[in-house]
Amino acid sequence: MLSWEVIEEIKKTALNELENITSERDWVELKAKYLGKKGKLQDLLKMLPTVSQEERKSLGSQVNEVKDLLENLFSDKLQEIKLSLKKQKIFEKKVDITLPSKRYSRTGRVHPLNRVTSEILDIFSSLGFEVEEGPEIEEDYYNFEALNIPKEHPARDMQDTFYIDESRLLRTHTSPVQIRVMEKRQPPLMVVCPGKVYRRDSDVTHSPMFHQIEGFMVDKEVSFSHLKGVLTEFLQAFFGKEKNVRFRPSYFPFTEPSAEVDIECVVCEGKGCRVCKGSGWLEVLGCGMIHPYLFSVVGYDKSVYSGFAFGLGVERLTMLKYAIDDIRLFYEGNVSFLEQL
Ligand code: 2U9
Repeated sequence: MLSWEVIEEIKKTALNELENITSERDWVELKAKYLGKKGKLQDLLKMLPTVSQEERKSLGSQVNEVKDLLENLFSDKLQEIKLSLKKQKIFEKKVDITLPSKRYSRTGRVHPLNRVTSEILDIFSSLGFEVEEGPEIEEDYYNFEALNIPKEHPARDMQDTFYIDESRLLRTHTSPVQIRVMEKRQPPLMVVCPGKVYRRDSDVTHSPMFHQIEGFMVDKEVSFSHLKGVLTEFLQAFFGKEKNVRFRPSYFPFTEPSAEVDIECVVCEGKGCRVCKGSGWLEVLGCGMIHPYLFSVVGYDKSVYSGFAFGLGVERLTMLKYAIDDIRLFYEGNVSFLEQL
């Protein structure tokens, strides 16, 4: 006869049996025994029509409550069994610590731009230059004004320079570092300044951020011959002793006279090809004698001191040396590309 006690008794034995099982097979059997189509709870439901109308409702909902409870507990139990089996497997698994480890053939290496920067700085160090660095966020004064780049100069245009506010910007060259060095120190000075610079320019040979190395020498009686000697020495150490070098007149606001320097084409050796656009020469540097205006800015006596300065793009020199035709390859982190150099 269906009663509150009968339902409670079934619930109690189900909970007891559920507590004691440890395998998935026992779980399947026990679930069928209580919650299956021919299970004990189904039997109880079938007995409902045998009780009086008044008791049927409360006993019915009691059976359903027990059913819901058992369904939840069975589901929890299955998770518990699975987890404990997993733990057991891990525990039983033996690790052979004498096995050799995985071999990694791809070891890290210095980025080509950093390698070439070191190579360039080593050459200038061997010629007696010191290395100085400075801020990438620069004041308008150091980036333009002190370098004889007047207010109306196109380089100061918003189209060409990344401004932070009215008076601060991302430096467009490393020349401001050289002004800061001259402000702090007295000649004789031979200094090179490597670092990141920023310009609003982007295509296969230009990047909004690139690396420059600029340098200068100031002393009594420094002449254009010194400039030619130092830069020829540098370029032949970098590209090869046999390479011819030529100087062409040019213009920069911070040097007077100014020149651009070409090296015999690294691809066709001066015969003329697609890379040198048939000329046999490649432009690699800008340079000149430091403008006397800059000496007045830093407080040097321009009747006593003279100096030369130069600038180069590290990406450009690396691209020419290793025949790379797209500047963006340097920044993509493509390991296959980086491994080739
Ligand atoms: C001071 C005085 C003079 C640095 C110079 C160049 C010429 C030059 C370019 C080469 C390729 C920039 O990276 S690039 O686009 N640079 O042509 N730079 S003279 O002149 C200075 C610097 C500092 C105090």
